Amino acid sequence: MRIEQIELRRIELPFVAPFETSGWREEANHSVLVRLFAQGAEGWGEAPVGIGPWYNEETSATAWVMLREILAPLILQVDLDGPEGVEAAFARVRANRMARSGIEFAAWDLFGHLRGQSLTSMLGGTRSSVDVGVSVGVQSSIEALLEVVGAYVAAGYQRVKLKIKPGWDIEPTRAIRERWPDLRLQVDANSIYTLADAAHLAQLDAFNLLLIEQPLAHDDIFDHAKLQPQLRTPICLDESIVSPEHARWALEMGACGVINIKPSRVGGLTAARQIHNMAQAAGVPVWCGGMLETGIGRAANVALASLPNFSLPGDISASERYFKRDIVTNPFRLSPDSTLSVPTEPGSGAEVDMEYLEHVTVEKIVIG
Ligand code: OSB
Ligand code: MG
Repeated sequence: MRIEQIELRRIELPFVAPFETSGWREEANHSVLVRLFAQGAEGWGEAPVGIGPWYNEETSATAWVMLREILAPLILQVDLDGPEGVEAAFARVRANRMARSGIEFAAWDLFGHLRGQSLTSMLGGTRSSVDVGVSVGVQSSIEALLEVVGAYVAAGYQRVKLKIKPGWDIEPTRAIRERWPDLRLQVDANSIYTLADAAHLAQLDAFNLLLIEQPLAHDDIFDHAKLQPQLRTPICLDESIVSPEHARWALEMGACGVINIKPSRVGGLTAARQIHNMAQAAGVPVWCGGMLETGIGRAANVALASLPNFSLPGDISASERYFKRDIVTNPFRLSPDSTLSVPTEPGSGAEVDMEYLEHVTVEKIVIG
């Protein structure tokens, strides 16, 4: 089968509140959206890139150029028997995995529509709902933090992730733990520390955390393997696991006890499922991370999280935690047991709100 036409859009969809990490601050979702057309059906994908290269090397601008100049023309020339063929078609492309994932996600959605099959069933999902938590950005004070966390707990979230950085790590974590002794709690440093901070980070062992996410450099595995024996809290890798090979290296080196799988970070759902299977074989739990996606990218994450080894809650919060209005007509809502329901409609289940999408589209082109 050939893809007949590809529509690309850059969007700007404001967040309900700015999101701040150890290294950057984001005010809006700046994803590139991909829409594939074939045989009377369509499929949607989201490359959830940020405005600057602060999380990884990609940006809204680089993904736009990569998709327009390289990836879209390439995929138009390939015969596809299924979504797995996309990864093979992009095998020669170096890095730029979030840009690639936009087309890969759209291909899964497209084939789901053509086959009348849901994304969760195509992937081999085993759950009808997935456990989720909320990622809480750096706040201006401990008081502000406790208020923000309190509101999420009241909304039903049973797992909280706190963004940490030097000067905002031990004390805010202690404050949350003292206020909510039984809350499932974890922290994320987004690559801000070095091995020299090992003793400082070991203070976090006192707070019964599920994990500490990506304390060291974004492209490091080696030093994480040296840090892990110095901590009781399991290290979870995010940024540095960009492919199944990187996951294998981390597992063999003992660099982490948990892996955060973001399908966008690894080029799509095919690689994400492979990492899930490898971690399962190694007895290492995984969970689904997030990139503050719209309802389009969120649907791919929810379907992935329905696989059996996703045994920790994901950073897949309800739409209203991010946006006043989403670009889908069926935004994800939080159930009282801190879960989201896994869609069972054909494809990802995301129903795009074309009218509002037009409103938040910054640039659009059609190729093919
Ligand atoms: O490191 O997990 C991260 C958001 C943007 C970029 C990186 C990260 C995050 C989050 C938020 O922590 C996850 C979400 O709620 O989508
Ligand atoms: Mg992270």
